[in-house]
Amino acid sequence: EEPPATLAVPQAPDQDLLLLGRIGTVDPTDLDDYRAHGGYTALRRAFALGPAAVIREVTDSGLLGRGGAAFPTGRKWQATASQPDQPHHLVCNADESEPGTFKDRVLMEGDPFALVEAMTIAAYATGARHGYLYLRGEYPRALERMEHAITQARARGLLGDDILGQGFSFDIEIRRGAGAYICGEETALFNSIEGHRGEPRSKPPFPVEKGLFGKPTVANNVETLVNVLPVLTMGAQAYAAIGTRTSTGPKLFCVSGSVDRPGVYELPFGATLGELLDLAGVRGDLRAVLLGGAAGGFVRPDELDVPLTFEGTRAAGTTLGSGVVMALDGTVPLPRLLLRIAEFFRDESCGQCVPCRVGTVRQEEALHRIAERTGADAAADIALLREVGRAMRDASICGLGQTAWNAVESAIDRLGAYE
Ligand code: L3W
Ligand code: SF4
Repeated sequence: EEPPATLAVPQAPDQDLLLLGRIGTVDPTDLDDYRAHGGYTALRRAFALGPAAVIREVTDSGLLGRGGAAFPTGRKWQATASQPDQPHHLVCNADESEPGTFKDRVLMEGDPFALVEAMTIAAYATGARHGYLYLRGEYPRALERMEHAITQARARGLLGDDILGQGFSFDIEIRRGAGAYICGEETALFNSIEGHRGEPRSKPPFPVEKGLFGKPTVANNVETLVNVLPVLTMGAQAYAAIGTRTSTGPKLFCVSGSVDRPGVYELPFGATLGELLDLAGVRGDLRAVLLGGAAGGFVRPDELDVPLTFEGTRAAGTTLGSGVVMALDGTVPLPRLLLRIAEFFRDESCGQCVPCRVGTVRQEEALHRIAERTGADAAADIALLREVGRAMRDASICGLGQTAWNAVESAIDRLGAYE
């Protein structure tokens, strides 16, 4: 079966794109073309700097993780590099499964060598000799492109032993997910690679200390890694000058829903939600925008001046997450949407801990009663939702259970979903 076409990347024409610049321009199957478009200059710079200085650059750039949790990448790399326990591992989390997220797919399909180069740099800096690319199972074209890029890089001495004659050896193995959202949680992902059930582990210990196969592991999202290329080619200072003081650099946004031009947009942190929606062209009468995906929250049409930064969205009571921007017009039945989100979490809960296993079921039941008006008392069901939501947030082992009530709470409190 023919995989779906790479998603469009609509963009302001005069924009200098640091992450998407090669997409649609470079031949994603040709290493020489990648090099002709600036490929492998960042790795050369990394080798010239040495591992410790690469980590310093990444730290000074202020780069924060793009998978949703915004943890400082330099700190993660430093913590792994300094572990005496060997070997160290690198894991690229490409299990992109947050509803409404499709940026990593665009990067892997359109510029796969960039990820190979970025993983090589991350491994060099943190002392890993082996890298795993954990790829969402439903991304057949990304798989094909990444397999091809890895094979070409290996054939040309850019993976394997003694890369570019620098005495550094590193290789990448692809592992495919099998459709479970929870395997995007880093420790569930490690369990999946190790051949166990995809269930999250308790943290701490953090992966930097005890990760894949119990060894020090750096786990980074695709977009996070690809950002390391401009950090090294521009230098940390120039990179940090983009965006805001605490959210530096460019960010990819996945715009979908009631817009004329859905797709992946690259903007510097700090652009407002309204500016992004203007680029995408809102269709119809905007009712709300879901930011951050199923684990995120809603923004009202009178709040579109919210800056798209980690701190700005937090201050506005929501989250940027992995960059989901879903525009909803007045025709979207909100109770149906919330019920769908609740079904999703009930389906995807791994069932390991009680608050999430039971809470996601109770949440769905209550939302169903409210949506179908079969309950005796909607107010009592909303009170129950709050109680269950609090238990899930406070007592779940991992992010899935902790955030499973976010969108519903936000819809009730900010949109008056059931009034
Ligand atoms: C060393 C410490 N490392 C934390 C590391 C930790 C992990 C990272 C973030 O993601 C987000 C949520 C949603 N020493 C450390 C440390 N770390 N403290 O930093 O950790 P954490 O635990 O804050 O979050 P997380 O569980 O990794 C939760 C988002 O994920 N989400 C879904 C995302 C989906 C996608 C996608 O589809 N592409 O990204 C759902 O919850 O935004 O904020 O590496 O080890 N002291
Ligand atoms: Fe599994 Fe949910 Fe517990 Fe996470 S919070 S470990 S998904 S049951």
